[in-house]
Amino acid sequence: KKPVVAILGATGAVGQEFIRLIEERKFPYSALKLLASARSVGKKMAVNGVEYAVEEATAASFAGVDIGLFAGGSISKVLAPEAVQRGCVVIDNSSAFRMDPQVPLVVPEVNAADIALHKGIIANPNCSTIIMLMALKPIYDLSPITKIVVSTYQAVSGAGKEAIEELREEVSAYMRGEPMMPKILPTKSLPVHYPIAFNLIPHIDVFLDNAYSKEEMKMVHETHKILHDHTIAVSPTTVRVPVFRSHAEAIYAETATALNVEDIRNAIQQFPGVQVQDDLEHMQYPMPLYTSEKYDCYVGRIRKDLFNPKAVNLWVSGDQIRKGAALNALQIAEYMLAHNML
Ligand code: 11C
Repeated sequence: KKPVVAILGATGAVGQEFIRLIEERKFPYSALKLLASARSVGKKMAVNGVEYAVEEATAASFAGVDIGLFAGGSISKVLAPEAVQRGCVVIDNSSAFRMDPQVPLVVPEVNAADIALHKGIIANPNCSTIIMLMALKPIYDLSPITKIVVSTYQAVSGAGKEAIEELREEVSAYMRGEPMMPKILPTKSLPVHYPIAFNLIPHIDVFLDNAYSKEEMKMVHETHKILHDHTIAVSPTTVRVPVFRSHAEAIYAETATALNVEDIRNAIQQFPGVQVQDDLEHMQYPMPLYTSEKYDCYVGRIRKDLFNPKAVNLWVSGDQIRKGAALNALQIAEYMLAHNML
């Protein structure tokens, strides 16, 4: 039997991507509900050629729903438990439940087996974590990773539709010689905003008492949970860059034993969902403009560290809205369908 599917946050950047992916990947459903806040009620959206009116998301919306694809945001915290109570399995893209020990945190290529442990909610990791682990899990499988130093180059899509619009408007204002008027980045709720056009902002989400940002600490805690290894030393710096939708990351990874680059390259190439794009002679390396709209993450610039024989440096890029959010969540749903887990 095909499931009844609800998309919560259907009008946002991730919600709209859920719809595109459901169409592209021919995700089966017997009925579909598009849910959003009261503001979007009545808005019409087409899915597979059928027009749907967006409905207000309430607890009652989930009666009879088999799978809830939650695009993210604070509403998850309230509605996910309500949906579960009504028999719905929730795949949640918010950060509300990621560190809850009752909730599996899943990248299907990395730890799909954890899905079976769910009690109604399965959490989708933060985009920066997903993209980093797609590059590192094949290496981890060769030899456990003991230390990661990562710097991210994060697209504005991570901050939602308004941030995408903000970059567009700022570029256009700058070119007309008019002042840029930032209102969203680094984070909408903060009292001060900076332009992202022609700029870099080393501040994603909010800062915590330890001087790291919440985004940086997500990369630490989520990596430990997904790899079931709390011993990995993770040192992150997360940066917003004037790119529309693919994130990139420069990663230094130390392993328990020394590995050679050819073995690392082969392991990454064989791993599902990742491609090696690393040919210096032909100037082949991943770039966000070209990894956008792709399913796979791309890894390049793979090279041994100059000083530590047990360390490697690499560069990864992946579509933040796809593998970093909607695609990963939909793959969890596809896995559950394929394994009769619904
Ligand atoms: C960004 N990584 O690029 C964030 C967006 O915890 O799901 C996703 C935040 C999250 O701004």
